[in-house]
Amino acid sequence: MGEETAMETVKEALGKFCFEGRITGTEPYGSGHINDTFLVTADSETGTKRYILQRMNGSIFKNVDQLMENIVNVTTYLRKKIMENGGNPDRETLNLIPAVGGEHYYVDVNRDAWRAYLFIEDATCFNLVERPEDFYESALAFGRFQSLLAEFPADTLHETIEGFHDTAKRLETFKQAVEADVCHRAAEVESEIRFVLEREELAHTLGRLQAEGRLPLRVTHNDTKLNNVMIDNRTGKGICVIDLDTVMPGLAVNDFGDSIRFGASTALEDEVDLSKVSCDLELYEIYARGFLEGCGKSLTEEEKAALPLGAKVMTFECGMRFLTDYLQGDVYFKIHRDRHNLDRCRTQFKLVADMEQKWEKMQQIISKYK
Ligand code: ADP
Ligand code: GN1
Ligand code: MG
Repeated sequence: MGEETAMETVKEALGKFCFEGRITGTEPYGSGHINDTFLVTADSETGTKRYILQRMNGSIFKNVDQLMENIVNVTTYLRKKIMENGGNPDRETLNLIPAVGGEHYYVDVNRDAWRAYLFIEDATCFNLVERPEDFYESALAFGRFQSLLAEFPADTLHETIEGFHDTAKRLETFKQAVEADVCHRAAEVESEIRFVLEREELAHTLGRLQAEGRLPLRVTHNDTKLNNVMIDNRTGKGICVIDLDTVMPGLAVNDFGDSIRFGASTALEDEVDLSKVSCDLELYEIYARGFLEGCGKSLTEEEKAALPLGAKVMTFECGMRFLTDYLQGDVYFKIHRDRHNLDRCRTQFKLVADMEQKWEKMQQIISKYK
């Protein structure tokens, strides 16, 4: 789609939601890899209001109806819990803005689906930890998110992406991508391919623990990177967990692990200078403390023991997903430059290798909190 046509569809979608006032601005927003996100400004007599408008990624989320049903049910549930706890549900959970016909989303002429949320003001999403306190607060928020949803009827949730954190299945898909090599890129990434193949066993570890009944399925977020939590600019508290597209039954250790791979790294996810990339054990410990506190001691001993493994597996899986996408021609994650997915893959593998070096320490740190 050309840029002009793309903007035309944004304009069309703007008119389909119950925004208050006259729209005075629309601009691309955020650094998510999946949806197209826009910040919308609207002026009315009562003042200026801002909203988030999103075109959902239809090639990734095959069933928008089910996806939105999950989000409606989860946010309705959270809203009630937040009110019971004396919190402010307009800031502490996502709030959908209805489409003009009252629906939860709108489908445009291209069959793309759109949704809108209240913009959470005076809060920030970080791509890199600037202050360790923020990372601690993000851990509390993700831990609390999980404990708030502990009683949520998990069987009513749809699986929005099949086998999302099934690392063994991800490994199979990766191998098929290497085999097919549709873009003739495999030769260039031989050492990255070898990195995966030397660690195949890692892809089976968590699935096995789950199959043996040693890790329970819980309602989890499944995409717990730092820029999916909003930190209040004034209080510094982790105010709201966002990006609820992948809330599904999953493993608590994966939620922990995904946060570590992104937030405990000393560099951005797409840093090209790999000498800057390592797993910061102080940040790792800070996160572990916050996450366990947020989960309210609900994790079993086996889950706690598997937290370091969650970090290693999530980082390995994510690197493998970036590499798969590079091999398949960058069809999944948004890219902003040549070899972007390869750069991302390399940071993840650098982190995995670093975690292997720090493995004993990673385990010792967790055992302090058991
Ligand atoms: P993606 O799946 O592409 O990551 P997200 O739902 O995470 O999409 O949104 C992308 C970015 O938009 C977020 O990282 C955040 O910066 C911003 N964002 C999303 N929802 C809100 C909101 N309700 N209020 C403020 N910012 C938001
Ligand atoms: C994507 O949507 P976003 O940008 O928060 C991806 C995650 C990856 C992450 C890597 C639905 O997260 O699984 O870990 O990129 N989300 C989806 O940065 O695939
Ligand atoms: Mg996101």
